[in-house]
Amino acid sequence: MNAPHDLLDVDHLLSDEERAIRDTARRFAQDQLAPHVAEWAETGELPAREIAKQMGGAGLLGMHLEGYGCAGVGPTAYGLASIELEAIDSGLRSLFSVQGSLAMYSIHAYGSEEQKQQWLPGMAAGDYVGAFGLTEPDHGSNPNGMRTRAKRDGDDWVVNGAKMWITNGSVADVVVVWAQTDDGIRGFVVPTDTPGFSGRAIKHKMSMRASVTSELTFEDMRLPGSALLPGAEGLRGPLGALNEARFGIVFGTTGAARSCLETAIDYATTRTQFDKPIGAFQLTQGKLADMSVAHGTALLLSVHLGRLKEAGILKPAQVSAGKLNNTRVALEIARTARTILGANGISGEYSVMRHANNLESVLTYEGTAEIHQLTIGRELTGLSAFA
Ligand code: TGC
Ligand code: FAD
Repeated sequence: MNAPHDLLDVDHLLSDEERAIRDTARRFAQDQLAPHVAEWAETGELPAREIAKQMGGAGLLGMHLEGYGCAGVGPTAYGLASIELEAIDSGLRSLFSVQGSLAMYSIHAYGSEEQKQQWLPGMAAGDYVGAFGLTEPDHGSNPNGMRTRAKRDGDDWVVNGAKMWITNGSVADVVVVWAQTDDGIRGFVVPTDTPGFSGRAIKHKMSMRASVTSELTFEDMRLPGSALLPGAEGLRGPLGALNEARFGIVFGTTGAARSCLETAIDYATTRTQFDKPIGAFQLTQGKLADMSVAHGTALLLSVHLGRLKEAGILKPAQVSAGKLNNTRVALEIARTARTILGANGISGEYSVMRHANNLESVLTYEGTAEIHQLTIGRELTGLSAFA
């Protein structure tokens, strides 16, 4: 099963095993998710826990982690699965990313053996849904300024504060919560039935409608000492996890782009105006050609970064370059596809407007486009322009 509309034959760069994993993920996404996504987006109601269970059954959750019920596939294979999910909807890829690369990765990389045993097998199976609470109402791009505070009380910790825009948050069983302590930022593994924890879904979103996004509050939330992630100190902890999730987005966004390109080609070859298919007009072909070249080069960049990650030499600034470029490219492709579909482009009968609206969130979350520009700028100049 070759990747559709793979002009540059990026498929050629993949191993047989990677293609097999990609094909399995594609079948899952097409069979289990595609038939329902328009309704989930229309109603803004996502059965996230059921979907997590299905993704777990398909071996997708935490698939790039080793042990604890996880498949341990390579970075490129993980990226290819992200593509197939995001080809359906960025919100579904979000569910998968937050579970596997933010919540599970944090526990896997920074957790105690007890924390790993307690949570990871159930999260890999999709029995437990995870979330990652870094952003706050007043601290998004600058998580260093977070106000959520964890204070020692004997062997326990008492946490007060709030997190905002947390994917999966109000349906989760467990949230990795980042909080300020006397020793700097630390992470905590918080079961959501802990007294003092509350979560509320954010409504009226015009983007990521097939995703649960939540506000969390912690009021005198008492946690045992064993809730602390022992291996994460300072911002390095959450940023390390973000590196993983951003890497998945580099690939994933090309899935949304591919879906828009496919829709646009189908439409252009079947819609007739002035007694010709609109795909026979040079202006339409120019758009399709540009979309296809942009999609192909974004995919090439993804696989290149995947190979660097496999070699253990991928730098955060390179992940920023991929996230910045591929999100922009996908958004541009979605908007151009929208023009090719004319008025139908705004209809929920087609996926392009949904993808375009989702990609507005993708441009902002996991580090805004501007934050990634500044990360690359710092790499180039050695000068930090963040503050
Ligand atoms: P800075 O001094 O640069 O770094 C602090 C410490 O972190 C280390 N570090 C990294 N480690 C691993 N991976 C990276 N990408 C890293 N970047 C930095 C760094 O070495 C340092 O370590 P140490 O030991 O020397 O202390 O930190 P800064 O205060 O200058 O801030 C940097 C900045 C602005 C880039 C950072 O704060 C940032 O990335 N802000 C954006 C916040 C963000 O991305 N939030 C995302 C929230 S989660 C989310 O959006 C999920 S969306 C749902 C979905 O994924 O689908
Ligand atoms: P701000 O930081 O207030 O930025 C506003 C604008 O100012 C942006 O354009 C930004 O680039 C610009 N800006 C800020 N600082 C600078 C600077 N130094 N130089 C130049 N420009 C600057 N967070 C989580 O922790 N967990 C999640 O699961 C999660 N899921 C999300 C899901 C969705 C659908 C969305 C939309 C967001 C989610 N987020 C999550 C939050 C996301 O990470 C933040 O929205 C993002 O980091 C930006 O923060 P902010 O919205 O507060 O914007």
